[in-house]
Amino acid sequence: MEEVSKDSHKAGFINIIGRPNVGKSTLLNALLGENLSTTNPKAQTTRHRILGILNGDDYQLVFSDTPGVIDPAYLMQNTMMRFVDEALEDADVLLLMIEPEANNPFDDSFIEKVKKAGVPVLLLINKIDQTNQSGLEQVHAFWKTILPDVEFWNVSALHKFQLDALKSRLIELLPVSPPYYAKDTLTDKSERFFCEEIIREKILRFYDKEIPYAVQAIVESFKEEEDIIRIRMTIYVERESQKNIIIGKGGSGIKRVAISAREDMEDFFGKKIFLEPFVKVAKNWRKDELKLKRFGY
Ligand SMILES: Nc1nc2c(ncn2[C@@H]2O[C@H](COP(=O)(O)OP(=O)(O)OP(=O)(O)O)[C@@H](O)[C@H]2O)c(=O)[nH]1
Ligand SMILES: [Mg+2]
Repeated sequence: MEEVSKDSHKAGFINIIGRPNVGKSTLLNALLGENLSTTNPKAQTTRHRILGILNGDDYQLVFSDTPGVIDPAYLMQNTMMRFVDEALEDADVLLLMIEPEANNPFDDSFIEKVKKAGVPVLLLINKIDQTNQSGLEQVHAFWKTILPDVEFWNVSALHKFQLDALKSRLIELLPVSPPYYAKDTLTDKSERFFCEEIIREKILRFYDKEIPYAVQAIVESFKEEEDIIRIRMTIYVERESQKNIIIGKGGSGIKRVAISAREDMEDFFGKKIFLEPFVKVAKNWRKDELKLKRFGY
């Protein structure tokens, strides 16, 4: 095996945190060049902490995408915020992402945690395509008063603006360290997890209001054969009425979800997919500790 110079290899954990919908998952995907983490114009798209690993010959950047920071209203959101707290604690570098606005959407205790993180913090002002020079100057002036010691970065995750420079800076900031994961690892999440996320993304896209938030998709079986993967999934909702909405008239709703999800899964796995989705009611699962455990929260 070729000797990789151990004394110059850099590796570490770069955790992306911020309010819902600011573009955290879009950034992760753009940096990795893979559609790993679900993105959507609706808030609270991401519910888990998802690792995305960017490997080079002499570096390994382990990014964490996290759920948007909110005041938890029910049990599932407590877990979502626990993922954020962990991300605040185990980072080598923190990427705090905001929209280009001169206001502070966080509470004091969150800002305190950021200040005390004890690691480099980069304030990523994302979506700069939606502002102008004088708007940006106001944003900078305002945030200097909130977080005077952090590094400011004007970026656009969607348009991949400044991402190469950001990547170089991150490598610079990381400690010399051997890699944490095998160099061909892309993520810590399973194939099943990505199937569940693909279904959830379709539901976010095709249904309105409360429906996407009441849904959890679970893979019941995943059988990989030589030229096809057979996947059985259950889409859980909280109430009978939601089940009827998901299924739709004559099954048209669930059919649309299944067709679109299958296409994405075929892209993701590079293989033919046979997908069988079922819809079931798990009464009030977002407030039920046992059901949440079972659903991975
Ligand atoms: N105009 C513009 N839109 C962006 C940019 N980055 C992300 N978006 C959009 O912002 C929306 C939210 O993006 P996500 O990546 O899902 O946001 P998130 O922070 O992961 O959201 P949660 O998972 O809900 O916390 C999507 O519609 C993205 O396309 C950007 O640089 N410019
Ligand atoms: Mg997200």
